[in-house]
Parts: sequence; C-alpha cells; structure tokens
Amino acid sequence: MTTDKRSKYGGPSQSPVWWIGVAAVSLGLFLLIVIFGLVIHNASAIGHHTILQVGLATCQKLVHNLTTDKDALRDERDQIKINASRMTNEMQALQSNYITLNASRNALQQQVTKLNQSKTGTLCHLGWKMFNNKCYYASEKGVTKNWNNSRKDCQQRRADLVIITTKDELDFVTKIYDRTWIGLSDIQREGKWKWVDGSDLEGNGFWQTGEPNNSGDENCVEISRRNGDWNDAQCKVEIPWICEA
Ligand code: MMA
Ligand code: CA
Repeated sequence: MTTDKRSKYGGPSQSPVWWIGVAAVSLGLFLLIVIFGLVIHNASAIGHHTILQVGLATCQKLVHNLTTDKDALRDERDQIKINASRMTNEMQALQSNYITLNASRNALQQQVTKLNQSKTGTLCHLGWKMFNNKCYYASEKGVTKNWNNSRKDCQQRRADLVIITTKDELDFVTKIYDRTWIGLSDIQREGKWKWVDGSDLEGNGFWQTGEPNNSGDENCVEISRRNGDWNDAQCKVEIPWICEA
C-alpha cells in the first residue's frame, strides 16, 4: 500500500503543514521586525533621552548663571543706590559750605574796603599832611633846593613833586608855602608843559598874568610869592618844595 501525501492533503496548495510553516515564518519575520523596530525605537528614545538630559543640564547651568548674574546686578544696584544717597548728602554739605564761604568772603571783602578807606583816610607818614586822601610832604623850613634836587628828595621819599590838578589842591599847597617848586616843567621841549608823572598839563593851568614868559630860559614851575599862582622860573633857583605820594 502506497501513501500519497499529496492525495491525502489534496496537493501543495491545500497542505496545512506548509501553511503553518509559512505562518510561522511570517510570524517570525513579523516578530523580528517588531523587535528590530522596538530596538531602533528604544535606541532612538535613549538617544532622545540623552539629548534631553544634556539640554536640561545646559538649561540648569544657564538658569544658575542667570541667577548669579541677577544677584550680582541686584548687589550692584544696591551699591549704586547707597553711593547716590551718599553723594546727595555730600552735595548738600558742599552747597551749605559754599553759602557759608560766600558769606564770609563778602564779610572779608567789606572789611578790606573799610581798611583801605581808613588807610587812605588816616595813614600818611609821620610829618606828612593829608588832603583828599593823598599825602603831602613839605620841605623843612629854611631848607631850599633847585628843581632837580627837590625832585630827587621827593623820589627818595617814595614820592614826587606835587601835581596840582584843582584849585582846591593849589589852595592847600599855597597855605603850606607861598613859594615852592611844583612837579611841572618844559625841560624836555620848550613850551610843552609836562607833569613829573609824564602827563601833559591839561587846560590853562593856574599861571600868573604874563606867565609863562621863559624869561632867561625858565623851564621849571614855581608857585610864586606874588599871588600863589604859577610862574616859570630858572630850574637852578633854590627854594622850598612840596612832594606828593
Ligand atoms: C622875575 C622872574 C620871572 C618872572 C618875572 C615877572 C624878573 O624875573 O620871577 O620868572 O617871569 O619876574 O616879572
Ligand atoms: Ca617867568
């Protein structure tokens, strides 16, 4: 008796063993694919996890750094506030100092003005006379000098021969001496009357009638015995003199 598997199961297309084999292989393949997929998926998940961990660590570090920076900035801000308040106080103190100093400066300025006034008002050297805040020295009685030596004497006294600019001043001088040298001459140029400080004679002056006449080369000016007005006289004449400082 022969056994025909084909006939028993009705040929290859109808064999359950073959189908089971195919199914088993397919299942195996399917499982392989699934496992492979899971492995891949896991691997990529692990990869993602690592990236996320790194990212998290970076973020944590960033947060830490930012927190540190924020703290540092807060400290700096607090310090600036303290400084600003201290500077405001200092500025107020300086302003108040300035006001005080300004006041004392003004007070000192007033004192200086007063001292200057009292100096010109009272302080002429001993033996000198004061008139309108200026000091005058009259040569000793009985002593006479020519114009040049009179002037030298005045200069040694840190003064010069008197310059007369007003009738008041002329009257003051003539009350001291009715004859005296004054600081006017035309020594440099005939007819050009100059005061000892280099200034020109302004206006008409206080000449006696008929003077200046340059009678016999007269280049120096005296207050004359005649009427207290001016006369040009020879510079070599020796008479008293008056200095002005
Ligand atoms: C004097 C002398 C002159 C003056 C005349 C005026 C004689 O000379 O003082 O300077 O001009 O008198 O008469
Ligand atoms: Ca004269």
